[in-house]
Amino acid sequence: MENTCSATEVSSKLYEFGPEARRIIVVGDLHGDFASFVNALIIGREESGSHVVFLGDYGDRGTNGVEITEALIELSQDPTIVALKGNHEGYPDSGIPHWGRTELDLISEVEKKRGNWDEYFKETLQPFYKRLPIAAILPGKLLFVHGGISDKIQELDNIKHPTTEISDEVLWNDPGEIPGVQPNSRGYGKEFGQDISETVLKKIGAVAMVRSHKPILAKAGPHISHDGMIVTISSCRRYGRPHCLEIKPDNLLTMNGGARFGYTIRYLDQN
Ligand SMILES: [Mn+2]
Repeated sequence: MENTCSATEVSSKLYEFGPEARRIIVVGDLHGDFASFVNALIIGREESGSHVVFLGDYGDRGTNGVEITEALIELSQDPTIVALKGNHEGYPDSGIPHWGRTELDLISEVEKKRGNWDEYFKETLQPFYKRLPIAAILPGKLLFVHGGISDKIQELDNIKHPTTEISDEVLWNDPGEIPGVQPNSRGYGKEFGQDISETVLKKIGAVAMVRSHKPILAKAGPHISHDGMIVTISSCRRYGRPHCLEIKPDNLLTMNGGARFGYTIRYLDQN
């Protein structure tokens, strides 16, 4: 074997928004909710200069994870659509989820709609999952992740080229009430305190983060925690009213219900 880095090893796992992103639509867990997915894309197309960032968890627990995933694969060519990796895209190479089988899961859906899971996983899903970034950043302002941050993050480069430990924590972690780092009751990942949010956000040059992963917190709308540094959103009907955030990078100053940045809530169940 030649001792050279493969393209996947050298490519960054952090997507960076540039000045051309004048409007950012942030979409949380979808879990197979195709109508909310389409509505988020429609909101994204209302104005030019818009980007849509999806925070992961495209399949499992819903009926249309296959269609959402296949649409995102098609949209990989569109530079204004950013799909991040969620823990439900974190399959090991075997294709057997270590988080267990769930009701209406992607494996059952694939077997029903596309046939053999192993083949579909290896040919279609795995190549897509492998190239997904784990985070996006609006430099100097906002971080976008599926789960949360890791106390192991010392600088942005630790997200661009993460260790397995950091990558897993970004996908699985939740904010918690207790300072420092605690075990997570999910059995995977950790809970990080407000002190960790303060320290890590400062190190990577951001004031706040938008995440999903615990949609039950955001049943009626965005949930704010850690003194406004964290906004948790949910974009699937299974967990209450699906919504996304509309963010204008040039006008982040209007504060919303205690968050450290301004946004507009857009509901995804209007049509
Ligand atoms: Mn999740």
